[in-house]
Amino acid sequence: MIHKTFRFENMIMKKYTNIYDIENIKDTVDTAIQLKQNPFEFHELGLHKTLVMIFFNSSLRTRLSTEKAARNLGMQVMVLNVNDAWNLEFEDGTVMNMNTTEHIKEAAQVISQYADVIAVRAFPGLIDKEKDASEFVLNSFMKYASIPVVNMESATAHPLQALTDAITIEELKTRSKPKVVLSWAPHPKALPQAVANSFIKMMQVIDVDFSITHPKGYELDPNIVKETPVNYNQKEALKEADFVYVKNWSSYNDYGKILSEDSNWMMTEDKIGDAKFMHCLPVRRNVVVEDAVLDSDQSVVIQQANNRTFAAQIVLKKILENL
Ligand code: SN0
Repeated sequence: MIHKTFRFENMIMKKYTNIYDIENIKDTVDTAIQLKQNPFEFHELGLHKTLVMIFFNSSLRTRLSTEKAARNLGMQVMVLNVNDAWNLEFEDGTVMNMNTTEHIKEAAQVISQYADVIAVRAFPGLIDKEKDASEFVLNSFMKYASIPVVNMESATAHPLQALTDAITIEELKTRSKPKVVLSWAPHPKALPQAVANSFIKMMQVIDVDFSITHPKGYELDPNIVKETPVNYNQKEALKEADFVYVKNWSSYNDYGKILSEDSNWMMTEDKIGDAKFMHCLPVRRNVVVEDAVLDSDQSVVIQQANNRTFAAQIVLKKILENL
């Protein structure tokens, strides 16, 4: 009788498209914090390996911190802004006689020959809920690329940001189970739910006392929120919080709509108490948060942004180790 060797497949990181791709979050967060002390320790791991980063949308932190992380590991990096490339087609069987030039089938296979890891940023359109939920851009890369895919914010998720946030909370917490509140904020533009979604998933699996506060109508996907408490009263929700994560998202139920720009939901000095202020950036000053908070010592957004490098680096390291 032949016994197949049992392999712990889930210990191998073949992609990072959502936070559940990390097998042991606590361990990963601790390792990222160690890596921060000695960022060049594995500078040969990525020798002769190439990261290709594909951007369908704007980026400052993601682009620079992911490139920095890759370089810290000795990788080569190439960046493609798709606006500079051919217009990509994602539908199968389409007659491409309109304005799309190249199908993702060829594009992803071609890129796979130039790269060892591919990272993709593709925001949702916020018009067609089902189409966004299908993650057709990210999933098409996963389907047709023959190399690991890293999500640099997709239609519904931003797992590198969520890992960053877990690292930042771990570094700054002053009690073993800190109280963390995700607080919705007004915004003039309809923004994705991705950052909030991944943050919620992350808070659900680390050791924190987590709740969400937002106006009625801003309920997120119940399959993500699950049992996490939601309080429509912001003031009450914020009581004795250690960390307040402020973020706008557009309505999920009335998909992609702005239902309120009520400035009463802006984060202020008065409301935040002694909590640390977190935001993924970029942030609209005096709309999402008032200057007094963002410019205070309670704001940890700059440290948070720095941790983007080490979140990306631990993910790339795990992927490189299994190439
Ligand atoms: C994006 C978002 O998902 O909310 C990226 C955050 C990392 N944010 C924006 O697009 C902000 C745009 C704006 O006009 O303020």
